[in-house]
Order: sequence, then C-alpha cells, then structure tokens
Amino acid sequence: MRLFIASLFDENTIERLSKERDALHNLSVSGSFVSRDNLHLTLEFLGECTQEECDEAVNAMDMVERKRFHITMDRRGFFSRPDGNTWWIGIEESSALMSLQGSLHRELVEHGLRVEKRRYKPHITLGRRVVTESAACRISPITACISSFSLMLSERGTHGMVYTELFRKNLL
Ligand code: 2AM
Repeated sequence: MRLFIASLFDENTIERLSKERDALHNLSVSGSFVSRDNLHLTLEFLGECTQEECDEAVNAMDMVERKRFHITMDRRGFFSRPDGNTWWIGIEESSALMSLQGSLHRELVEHGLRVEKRRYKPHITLGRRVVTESAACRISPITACISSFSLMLSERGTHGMVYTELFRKNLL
C-alpha cells in the first residue's frame, strides 16, 4: 500500500484552494489538476509500505504531541519538472509547521520507516504536468488552522488518484 501523511483542510479552505486551482486551470493549455477532495498539505511521503510499516507509522504519529497553529498560504509557484511543471500554493514561513514536520520525521525514523531525505518544502499541489501562461505570483492570503494530521492511503482509481484517511492524530 502507498502511504503518505498530510494535514487536511476545512471546507472554507478547500473552497478557497479550489478557486486558486480553477484560476490556474483557466490560464493553462493542459495539465492534470487536483480534485477538490484531494487537496492537502503533505507532511511526509512514505511510499510503498507493508501492513507492519503502516502500524508503525500510526505508532509514530501518536507520539507527536504538538499544539495546533495557523498557517497562511500566500503565493502560487511551481517546481520545474521534465514532463511539465508541478504548480502549487506556497505557505508563509512557519516555524510551527517546520517543527511539527521535524518532530513527525524523527518519530518515523525511530519507528523504522523509510522517509524522504530531501529538504521539506511545504506546498499544496494544484496541478501536475501543467503547461500554462501563468507566472509565479502572490495570492490573496488564505489562513487555515492545522489542527490534525492524517495517515493517507493513495490508490489509483478509474478517474484518478483516490486518497483514503486511515488514521488521524489531533493536535493539542
Ligand atoms: P506532490 O503533490 O508535490 O506531488 C501524495 O502522492 C502526496 O505525497 C503528494 O502531495 C506528493 O507531493 C507527496 N509526495 C512527496 N514525495 C513524493 C514522491 N517521491 N512521490 C510521490 N509523491 C510524493
């Protein structure tokens, strides 16, 4: 099973992010755009895992005791990719977010999970393999509360990726 850990957003935030995705879509010639249900903030990508690793990921998540906090999403940008760029909404620097991710990362390592070695760059993906006239820009800020993080199962469905929440850890 393919797993990742992400924070999910409330309805209002999803609505605002969907509008940003639509604005990007309207400026684009082609691309694969993220469905409303799939918009999320990844904290850690775990990749292919066994049931035992899945259980250990839950144990690791349960060890993280942090307070909830707010983030502000303030810009649209992209990662250059050979097969077409990945466009996202970026987050104002947040020590609380970096500290949550750092603490989760350490617990996952201690519980024997294979984790990403690349530096964590928080973003909410809007579209992949996007060909667009859009440019990186500021957006009207979107503030959201990060009150939990979830273990997510990622499966390929007939109409694209399907993400299912397997476990949720609430912040204090
Ligand atoms: P992305 O949105 O920038 O592609 C589920 O696939 C989530 O895990 C996505 O948000 C994805 O980020 C993230 N992810 C992080 N590292 C990944 C990797 N090596 N392969 C696939 N997804 C990855």
